[in-house]
Amino acid sequence: MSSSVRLNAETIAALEADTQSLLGEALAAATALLAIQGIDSERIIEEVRRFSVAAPSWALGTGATRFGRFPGAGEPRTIEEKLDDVATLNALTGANRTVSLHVPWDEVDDPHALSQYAETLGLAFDAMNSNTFQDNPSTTDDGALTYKFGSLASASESVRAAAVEHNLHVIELGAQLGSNALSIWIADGTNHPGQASFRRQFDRVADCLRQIHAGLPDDWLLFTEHKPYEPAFYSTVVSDWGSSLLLAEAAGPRARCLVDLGHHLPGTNVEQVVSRLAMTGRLGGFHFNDSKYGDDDLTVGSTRPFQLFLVILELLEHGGGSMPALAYMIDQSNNLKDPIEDLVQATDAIQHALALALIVDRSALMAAQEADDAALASEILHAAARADVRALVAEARRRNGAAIDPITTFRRSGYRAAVTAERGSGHVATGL
Ligand code: RM4
Ligand code: MN
Ligand code: MN
Repeated sequence: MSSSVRLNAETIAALEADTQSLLGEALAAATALLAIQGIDSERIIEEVRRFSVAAPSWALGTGATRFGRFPGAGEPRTIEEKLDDVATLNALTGANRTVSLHVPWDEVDDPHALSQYAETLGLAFDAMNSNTFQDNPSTTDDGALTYKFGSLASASESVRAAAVEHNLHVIELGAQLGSNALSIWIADGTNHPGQASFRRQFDRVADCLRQIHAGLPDDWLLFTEHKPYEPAFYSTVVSDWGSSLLLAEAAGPRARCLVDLGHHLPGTNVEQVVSRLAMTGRLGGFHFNDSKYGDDDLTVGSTRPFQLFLVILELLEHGGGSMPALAYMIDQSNNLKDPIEDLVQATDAIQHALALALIVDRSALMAAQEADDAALASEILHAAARADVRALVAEARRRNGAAIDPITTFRRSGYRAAVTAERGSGHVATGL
């Protein structure tokens, strides 16, 4: 790591010397209170310790809006510097042990050297993301090909071939990095009624996904991610979980559906979508963020924490009481906060919602459901959702060698100032 400020278990413990005893007291109080309700804090702490969610490489820089971009100081200039920032994030949370790359934003010259570098930072590579929503210099540079009218759904055979080729390239790169999944989100759709045939677009995507699936190494999964609109505003090909499921089934046995929390029309019952996909056995990936209107990519848990709690409860149901082994990733785009702080808050929000969901007495809930006792079922949910588990989450982080109070500790560490001195202020990291 190039920065002079290194965050690890030792430096964090030194920065938090005064916080340790405060945590001890808060934990004793929280544990005693939960014990009165028959809740075992240890089980919750250990389950939170186990959980990890991938950091997206493109969220280490400041995100843009359609109207402008205000880059922050010390944004990462290279993929190695992005990894340095993820290592710092992971040191603080203990729960971001993997990183997800987006290609070609993260085109890699020497995968072997990069995977060795990641290893020295204690990081591994999670699902790879392919980008065919922008023109991609390596495949469309000759000017004859463009993704302007779509990629896997394009009417042009050569455009589709280039998009398939790009996905195969991302798989090959990911295989060298030790990843084992490819996430595909395509922007394909239409902006005008009548512009293209729903049916032919769908069939072409299904056909391309079959070709990409055929290129998966044996231990890989392929994820298809739905989204109802943006940048296509009349229709998108993979618009909802039903389309995603049909495409996964068409693609092959190792295709799964990926749920991004912000990719639903307003009012959609997202926890029910999660339940349905889990039932089919095709739920494979998860993108965490929050939203008020659409794909807002706001900080996880910032506007709808109760929905997050209910979604995690469905995941626990699927995993028989613990988090099922899905590809979890944070998918946020933040244009105001320090990117590392935004990701810390997202991770903390997931850890917190997980701890609350673990409190739910699932067998009592089932009994209330079977007895048609709606009031009792609500009581059971609320008893959990209103508990105070902050000390348990902090303890889980401490036991993982991470920070009790990650934001305060990050600020005290001087990391951002140190990397700004090295990297400067004028750079815009690759990403959205
Ligand atoms: C999309 C979708 C994808 C992400 C891109 C950047 O809306 O959420 O998962 O890779 O944005
Ligand atoms: Mn996403
Ligand atoms: Mn999105």
